[in-house]
Amino acid sequence: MDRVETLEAEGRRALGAATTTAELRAVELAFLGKQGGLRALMKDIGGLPADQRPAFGQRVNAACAALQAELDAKFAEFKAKERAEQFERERLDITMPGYRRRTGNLHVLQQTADRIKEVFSGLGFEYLESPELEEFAYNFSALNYPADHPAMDEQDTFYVEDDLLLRTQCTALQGHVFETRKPPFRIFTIGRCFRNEAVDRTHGHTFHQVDVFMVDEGIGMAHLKGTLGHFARTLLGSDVKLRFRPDFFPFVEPGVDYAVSSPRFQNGRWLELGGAGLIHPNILERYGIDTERYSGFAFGLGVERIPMLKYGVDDLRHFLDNDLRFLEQFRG
Ligand code: FA5
Repeated sequence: MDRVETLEAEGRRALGAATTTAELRAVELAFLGKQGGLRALMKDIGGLPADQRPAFGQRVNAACAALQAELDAKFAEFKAKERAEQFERERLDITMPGYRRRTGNLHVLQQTADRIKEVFSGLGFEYLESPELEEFAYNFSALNYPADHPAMDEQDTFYVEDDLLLRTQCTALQGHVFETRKPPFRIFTIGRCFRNEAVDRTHGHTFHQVDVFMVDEGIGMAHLKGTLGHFARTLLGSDVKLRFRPDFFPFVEPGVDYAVSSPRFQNGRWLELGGAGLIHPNILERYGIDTERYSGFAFGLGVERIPMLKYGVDDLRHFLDNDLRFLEQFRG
């Protein structure tokens, strides 16, 4: 009976000293577990005289129950305190502003190219790609440039070999198509072009062009004007006016340059977009196309011109400088 009392008192002291639920569990194990001090006393019961056994058993059970009750009460108290501390530590202020996730956006030239694709696809034109590293033959000879013609000087470029150059114009696609297809066809391409230029606000050594052409029966300047007009108004606004003036390109006859104007752009000044014309009969005949039956138009323009007009960008070099402060303005 003395052992019971001593152990019970020790248990109480240990309980009193515990400050966490983990320490309480340790006390529980030491005094009330199966191998624990108090409860293990029950094993001694067999060594007692039979008449003392009930009293001893009751005493041990009472001590265990009392200690367990005290422990449970403390446990509940500590647990609540620890929970409260944990919640405090992990508190989330859901009213705090969140972190803004940085999202990318398509480059403004890509956005423009996508829009151009929509417009010409909508008119039944097929999109084709054409090589940036091009043969002299496709960039010039196939387009009716006579050998050593001065028109080639305007389009000096970077030569990789004598006959291999970085294309100066997307019109180089024409020869590839004429070789492999029979009219009627409506084709367009968009891509990078290169020229050995004195670089300034409106001229880069690297820039982009759209080139569009169609061959069918009875195609004339009216089709060219209608197509270009629709394109310009869709991309730049319905108030845009178009002006055509005679110009020379070896691969068209007649040839024109064209400009757009709107009170919204530079006080209504005429701003040149590109060149156009009816495909030169020499070219069609070279590829065995019957010019009595078929004719075609072609036009090309600089992709950069579109966002320059639309957003008032004053220097085309911004497009390829990759300055995010510039590019992030065009979120599309
Ligand atoms: C051509 O390149 C002809 N291939 C266009 C054409 C196609 C005419 C079909 C007739 C039929 P040009 O050299 O003018 O033409 O260039 C056309 C447009 O490309 C220019 O109006 C301009 O918008 C753009 N461009 C030309 N050179 C540069 C450059 N260095 N930097 C930026 N844009 C340029």
